[in-house]
Amino acid sequence: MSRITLSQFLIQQQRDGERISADLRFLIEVVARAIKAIGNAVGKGGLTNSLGEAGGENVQGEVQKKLDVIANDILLEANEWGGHLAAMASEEMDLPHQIPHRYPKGEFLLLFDPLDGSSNIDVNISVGTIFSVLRCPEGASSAAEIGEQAFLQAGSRQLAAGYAVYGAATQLVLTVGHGVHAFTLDRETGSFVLTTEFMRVPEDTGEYAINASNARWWEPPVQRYVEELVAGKSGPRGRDFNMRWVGSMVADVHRILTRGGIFMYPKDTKDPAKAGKLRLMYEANPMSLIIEQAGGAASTGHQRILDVQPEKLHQRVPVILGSKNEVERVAAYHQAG
Ligand code: AHM
Ligand code: MG
Repeated sequence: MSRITLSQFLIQQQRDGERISADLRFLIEVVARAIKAIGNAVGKGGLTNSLGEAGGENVQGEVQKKLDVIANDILLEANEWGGHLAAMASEEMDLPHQIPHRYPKGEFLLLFDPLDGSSNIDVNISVGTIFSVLRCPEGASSAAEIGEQAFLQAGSRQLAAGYAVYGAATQLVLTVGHGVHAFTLDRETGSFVLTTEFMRVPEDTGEYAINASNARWWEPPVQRYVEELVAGKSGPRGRDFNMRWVGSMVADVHRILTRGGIFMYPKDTKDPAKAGKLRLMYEANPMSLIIEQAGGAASTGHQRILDVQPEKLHQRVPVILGSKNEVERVAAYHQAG
């Protein structure tokens, strides 16, 4: 069977469907190149002294791992010079990253979580990279400095979103608003090869993912929902459910895209100042677009994640996503109070 590469796929999207411009195609190619470099760094494990902590904290007070910093630098360097971006924003940087004056600027904004699942880096469990592409608002793009405000657009305005999972194989999963497609890195040729077209999340599922150690802090609708799943056959659902929690959102979402499931990192009362753990702009939004494009649903419990109007670059949001019928059930439990 002859398979096409990511480059061929993107050219098709540009030519046939006019779904992406040449500049957006270039942007995705550059991100994919950075992902290969990050995958290489992750794949070297302890061979290069790149495991462990970097010795600093990010804007959110989280300890940065060396590979968090390495992955962030790779994405910045790869994307700075090409002329396709107005600015970048990252989980690992307090403020937007400006394009150096020596390079031309472009029309897009790129947001990323350079290495998601940091707690799994040192233990050789899958981690990933998540990215989101927005258009820079017209007024903002002519400013000398692109501020946080330019990025504060609802997830429904994303032009493209994707993630890479550095697992047994390195895979890149992408949407440009016309379905979700998975590419697997052929390590011999160095190319991403299209391996699954139009991924679909089944509407029903018997599998759920949540960090149950937080159960005592969950709000009543989530407690009710998970209690019913745990009760299995003898409970109101009348069937048994299975649970999986990798602790890397990319890996958990990838499983859900592959065989269905529901993923939850809900709001809890552990730290009332936080609306959830996951960040809206570069974790929840890109994953929600991907899940919706694959026929699933993504909700905060009270509204569609893609409709949330962001107020801050690093804001957190409750995340409930995956198989549609289960996500709708959790949302209904929230409505019921
Ligand atoms: P990170 O971006 O600092 O790695 O945090 C996000 C990760 C997600 O990948 C994962 O779903 C979640 O945090 C796991 O959290 P917990 O350790 O509470 O189970
Ligand atoms: Mg993350």
